[in-house]
Amino acid sequence: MDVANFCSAAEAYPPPTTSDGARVAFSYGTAGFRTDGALLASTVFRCGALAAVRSRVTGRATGLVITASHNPERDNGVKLVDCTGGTLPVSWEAHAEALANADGADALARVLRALLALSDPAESLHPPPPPGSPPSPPPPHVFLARDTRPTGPDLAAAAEAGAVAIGAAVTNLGEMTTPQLHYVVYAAYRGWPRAEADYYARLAAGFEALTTAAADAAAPPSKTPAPAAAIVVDCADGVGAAKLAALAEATGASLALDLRNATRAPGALNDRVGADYVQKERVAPSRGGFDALAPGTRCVSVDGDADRLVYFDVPEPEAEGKNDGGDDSKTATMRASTTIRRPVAARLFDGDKIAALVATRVAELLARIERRRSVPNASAEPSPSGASSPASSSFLPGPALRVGVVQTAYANGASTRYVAETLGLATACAKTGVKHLHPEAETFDVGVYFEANGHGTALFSDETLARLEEARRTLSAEIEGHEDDEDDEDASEQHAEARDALGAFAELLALSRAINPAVGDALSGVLVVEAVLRAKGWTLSDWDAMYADLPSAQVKVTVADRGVIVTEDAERRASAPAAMQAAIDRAVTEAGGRARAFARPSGTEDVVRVYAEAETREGVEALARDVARAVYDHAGGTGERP
Ligand code: NG1
Ligand code: ZN
Repeated sequence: MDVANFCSAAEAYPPPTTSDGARVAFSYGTAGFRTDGALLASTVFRCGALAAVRSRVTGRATGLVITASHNPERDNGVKLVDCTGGTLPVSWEAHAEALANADGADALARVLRALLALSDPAESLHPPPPPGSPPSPPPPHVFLARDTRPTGPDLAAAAEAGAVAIGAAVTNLGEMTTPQLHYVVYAAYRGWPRAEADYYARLAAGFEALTTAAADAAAPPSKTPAPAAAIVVDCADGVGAAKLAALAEATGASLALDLRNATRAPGALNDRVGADYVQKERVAPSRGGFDALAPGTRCVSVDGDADRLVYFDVPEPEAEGKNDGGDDSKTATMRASTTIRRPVAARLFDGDKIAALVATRVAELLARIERRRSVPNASAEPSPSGASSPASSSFLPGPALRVGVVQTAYANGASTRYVAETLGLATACAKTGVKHLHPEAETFDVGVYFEANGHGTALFSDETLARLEEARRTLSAEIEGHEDDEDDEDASEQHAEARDALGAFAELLALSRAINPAVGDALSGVLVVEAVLRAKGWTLSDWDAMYADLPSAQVKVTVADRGVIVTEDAERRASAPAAMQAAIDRAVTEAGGRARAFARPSGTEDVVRVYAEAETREGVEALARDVARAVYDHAGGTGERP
């Protein structure tokens, strides 16, 4: 790796300055560097080098995606993908910032030399690299992709130049969704096939197996699969459009998608369409003919880089007024920003509802597997706690699987309560951003994680998958060996249970293949939601009835320096300014009941985000206003007082 060569190549990518000549400062936010696309060439060039250095240090290929997700089309950004397929470890973000902000050739060379002196990745790679065969491709290697933004091709070229200048090889994969690029790196790490076609094939096969396993187990008529009416998908005029078309082709007739907002018209990307718009505004996309759909039509919105999804439907016209009232549950204050025409209210199924749905299915399947065997000699009584049944009481030998749902502070309290109390599963709260949720989910055997905005996935640990596979093989052999015992009533009952458990194993394993194991993915999200709804014979209304969201509100407050707010307890409280937190505490106490509120600095915008929820609409509005005032008064508010 030649530092001098790199520094001279860097001259072609000078860092930008503001109108008064000052250097623009770059910070690695919630999901990488993100700003106006015209300002990013130097940062992206240097990130190409960082990805290369990280590849060198870990001994495996890394990745880099040029995208600004749900931001406006003029913005762009860079997300770094670690060699395991996950996000760049938080400990390396400081390296990325040092490199992006190095001022002048000497500073750049200094930062780079310090990075090149690193001999290990600092954090252990999880899982460890598979032993045996040498890594392919050999390091340093960077996989590169971009979304459809107009600044994308030039920025991708800059990233490639940065990686090449420091001596890495680059595979430029052109346009891809963020989760696709994560999957490529994930697959390379494990020595799996990693072509784009392999990604579709894996997901399609997982979906096929998932729906087949569920249909095989569906004895009662109430559980017949839902008719495969086309799902109407709002593609946000982003990279998801072409990729969803390819996915639909791979899944064949079993999944009909009607793709809308699938153009490349200038300025269209994320413009009053897409998952972020639908989730934050609680309205249907403003384009794509959603207002003309029959009420109740199943719809999905993905965001600009297709790593998030939310489901929605447009309610019956007479129910719309009512839904407007129910709309109190989310972001009421933001609706004012929708000015183009009267927005069509949507009944929303956000990330919380998707997580609850997936966790429900996982819990149901595990209950079929881990139930007490009905053996005559009852040495297999459940343990007194009922939680961790003895090995002999389950079709899965060994300790009971630990299933958990990981959310952020933005998760609606009703969803957390549903998961903990109705499903009886463990819940955890992580800081905002997938980089925090993903590692937390990895602490479970099966970890379902979602942000309320629709970004998430379900993780099955390698050990869990191996245990499930092994137990399924054993059970399958056992069942085959006892095919003749059908006349014996007891034996036949045991066989029915065993066969049912076998179906549950099949569905659980298929679920792990239909979902993107590397990161949240709107494409695999559609497959999983569809399969679970079909398996349960559920309509959107059945899904909606799981729990009712507590009324909630989100507002933004501008302050001189949002860095004065220091959060703790997974961002649910602020340790500074103390007076701000004291005022928030008073407001929450006054709101009473299940009220909850917090303020945290955004990691993608120069604002402080306020979140509040309470038992009533009036209550939540008052609470959000009081908390916004607490921020304004005690954290250096600017502009008009809320
Ligand atoms: P910030 O701006 O840090 O709140 C937002 C989202 C995150 C995540 C990132 C990355 C909310 C409240 N926050 O982060 O969940 O998606 O953008 O895109 O939606
Ligand atoms: Zn995104």
